[in-house]
Amino acid sequence: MTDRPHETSRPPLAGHAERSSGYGPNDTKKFVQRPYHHPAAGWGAATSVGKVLAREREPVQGVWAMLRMNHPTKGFDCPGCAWPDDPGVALDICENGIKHVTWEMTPKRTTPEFFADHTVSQLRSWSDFALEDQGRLTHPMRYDASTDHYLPIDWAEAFALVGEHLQRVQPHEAAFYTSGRLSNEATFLYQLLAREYGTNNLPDCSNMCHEASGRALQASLGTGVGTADLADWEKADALFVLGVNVASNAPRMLTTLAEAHRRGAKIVHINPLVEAGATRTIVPHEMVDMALFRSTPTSTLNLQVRPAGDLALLRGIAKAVFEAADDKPDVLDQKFLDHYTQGFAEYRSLVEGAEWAELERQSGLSKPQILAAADIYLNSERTIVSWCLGITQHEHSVDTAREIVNLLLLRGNVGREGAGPSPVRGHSNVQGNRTCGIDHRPTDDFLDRLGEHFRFEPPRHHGMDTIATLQAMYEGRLQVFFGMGGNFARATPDPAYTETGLANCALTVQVSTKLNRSHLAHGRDALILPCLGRTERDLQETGQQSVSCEDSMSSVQLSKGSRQPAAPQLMSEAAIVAGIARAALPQSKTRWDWYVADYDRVRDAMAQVIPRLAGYNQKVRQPMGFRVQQPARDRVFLTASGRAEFCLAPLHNEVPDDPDVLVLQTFRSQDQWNTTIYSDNDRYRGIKNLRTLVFLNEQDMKCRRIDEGDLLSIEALSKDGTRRQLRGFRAVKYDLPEGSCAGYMPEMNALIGPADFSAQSDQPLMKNLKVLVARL
Ligand SMILES: Nc1nc2c(c(=O)[nH]1)N[C@H]1C(S)=C(S)[C@@H](COP(=O)(O)OP(=O)(O)OC[C@H]3O[C@@H](n4cnc5c(=O)[nH]c(N)nc54)[C@H](O)[C@@H]3O)O[C@H]1N2
Ligand SMILES: Nc1nc2c(c(=O)[nH]1)N[C@H]1C(S)=C(S)[C@@H](COP(=O)(O)OP(=O)(O)OC[C@H]3O[C@@H](n4cnc5c(=O)[nH]c(N)nc54)[C@H](O)[C@@H]3O)O[C@H]1N2
Ligand SMILES: [Mo]
Repeated sequence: MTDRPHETSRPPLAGHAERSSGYGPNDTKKFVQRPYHHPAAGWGAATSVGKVLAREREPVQGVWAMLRMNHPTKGFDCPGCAWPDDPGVALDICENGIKHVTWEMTPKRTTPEFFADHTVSQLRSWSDFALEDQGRLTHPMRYDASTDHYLPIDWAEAFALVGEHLQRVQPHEAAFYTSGRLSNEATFLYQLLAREYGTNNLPDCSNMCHEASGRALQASLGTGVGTADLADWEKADALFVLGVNVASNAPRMLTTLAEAHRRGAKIVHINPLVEAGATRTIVPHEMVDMALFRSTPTSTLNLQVRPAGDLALLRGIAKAVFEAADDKPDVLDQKFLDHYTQGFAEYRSLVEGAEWAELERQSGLSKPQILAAADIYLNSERTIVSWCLGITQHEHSVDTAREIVNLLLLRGNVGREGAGPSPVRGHSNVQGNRTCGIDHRPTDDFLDRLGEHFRFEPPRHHGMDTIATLQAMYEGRLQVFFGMGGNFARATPDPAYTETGLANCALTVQVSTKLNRSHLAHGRDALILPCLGRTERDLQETGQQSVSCEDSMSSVQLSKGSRQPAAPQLMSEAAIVAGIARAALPQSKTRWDWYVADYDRVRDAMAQVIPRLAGYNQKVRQPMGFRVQQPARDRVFLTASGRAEFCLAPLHNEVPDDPDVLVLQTFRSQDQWNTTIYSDNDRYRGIKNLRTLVFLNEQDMKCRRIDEGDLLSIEALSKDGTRRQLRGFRAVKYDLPEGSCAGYMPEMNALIGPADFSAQSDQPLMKNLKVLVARL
């Protein structure tokens, strides 16, 4: 370690937290770490599911749910993730999804009596696990400041209260947040409510998730989403998987990877860690394999890239392609490049000018390693590149996602079978939310059609995204925060800053299924509005309703819940939106109740306002639904030039100049779903009973004189010069690149400052914090 001369002149701490435990259930059990040598999924997953079912006392209903989940004709869409359903798989399920669904189906209830027994201040000392563990919310509740309790309130009164607040303030003083589970129908009504009210302030979880991918694909290909679908995945010769923890976060992808490997496709995992899904798996739905412990490889090559070193690696592969083209020009798809792309010559000279030494330094990989990946790319006729948060939550994520497209373009791997970019989305309907209008920067075309159909003048100025909303509420410029699902207080950076912001609001409203931190970090007036879950029967005036969702690969399907609602008072999200619209928009020409009476009417309106959804009601009723039209899939590029555009981003310096500084990423354990924590275990990384930890490289530990299990201080150096610190996290030795480290979200959000977001995407730098780690 070098001496830090500026030690004394450092600014005071903006955030400081002492923690002996995380936000999960355990705080007394001793932690254990053992390397995990088993294939992903398999019996470990089955045992873990069994424990959750037993804990939720739902073994029978859990099995029922497994049989209905992602069923092609008569089921509900699994709320667990956005991976597409596979029609060829009889039981298309995974550990993740089963846990997620039983979480919703728990028989436990958070009733008005519960709120009468506990003040909000008392509940603040509970862990996130304990809050959600109270079960499903049953009644609308309003915060009462005089007693510090939530008290029951009628739906009509609750709607009137929101209406009064919204009418009292200017439209730009309200924000309407969405977490990506909201159905397409409710989404469409929700964005209509915001826009009729007069604002495009529609922050969403995607602002923290795949904003960078959307912007990159829009700029490069004129579409905000990936172009490959599951059928393409099944035909690809090479699959590159960048920055995804497949086994934990997209387990159903394991099946696709294992099948690809069996048919001889090459699979390259690019990740600072060799995650469990990047070695072998027991295919989740193959019960016979499970019984025999028979596993299938899921990888050909693992490259442990430095944090944010992906652009350098991809450029190295491109360089190797150009070097190969010197001898064999047909490794480039020159016809495609000439007809369909813009900027090829400039890109070629940019890449040819890049020095191997610098590409190696930035990527943290040797030239032979990069060439091994290039070899796989060059020998593949059809290549798919997929990615998730390891790519999107950095400073230059838009450039990196565009470099992925650059590389694909070289060999014509866009707009044909078995090829293309394929981002793995997070929430089950986050992509559908965007398709149906959740966008703080809507196009004029969309607004024109919306305004014409519903006979109003939509606001034209761009609205606020998540970061802008946080700033506005902190500075007292936001009066009403409406959270349609999610856990805004926990998912966002710097909880102290966010909670101050929420407390500054005149009204906060959370539409939720379970109690969470965002209900306790509230405005002067506050409402909790409990809603139906995806598995539950949604009865409206004309009968039982279905909703629809879009997966990561643009397939839209109907989803029909059939369980008895968790409480008779619950309302559907669509009905809640309509109730608020009635109260807040007395002049509205929209027949809100008429729409809610029959969701087919909402779908018809969607089909008229959004051209890509033409014929929606008919198409969505086909057994496996339909694919939202994708012009780029057919080589129609809706960019400024009308061609796919090469991105000429420079090679950024991603290696901190100061050798004391480590790059910290915050990720998920195997046993959590974003801010929902099932246990303090991370099976695939061999951790038991601990979430307050830092995974460190052996060398980095040595030179800081840190031993395994030592208690640490982690100090984050924010972009704006402020510092944030967490203390009492334990050191865990792990195989990751020197100079990088990792820990869990949301515990580590306390280290992310409000200024720590990407200038390219406005996404918080959740995988790229500059930290100093020391023994306490
Ligand atoms: N069980 C479960 N499933 C989920 C979720 C959940 O919480 N639990 N969350 C859902 C949501 S909303 C989302 S967005 C997705 C998230 O899915 P992931 O993106 O898998 O989420 P993370 O856990 O953040 O893991 C990030 C991965 O990227 C790697 N990585 C970090 N930095 C870099 C880098 O610079 N380069 C590369 N190449 N890799 C890097 C990390 O090592 C890690 O493997 O999963 C969805 N599915
Ligand atoms: N440090 C760090 N922070 C991160 C990330 C990271 O990698 N690192 N990842 C970011 C990402 S990718 C995302 S997507 C965000 C997630 O941010 P959010 O989407 O805001 O958070 P979730 O934890 O998914 O939301 C969980 C809550 O949703 C509610 N809920 C569940 N089902 C339903 C339903 O059917 N309807 C309604 N109305 N509510 C429901 C429950 O009350 C539950 O408590 O977090 C971000 N935060
Ligand atoms: Mo996400």
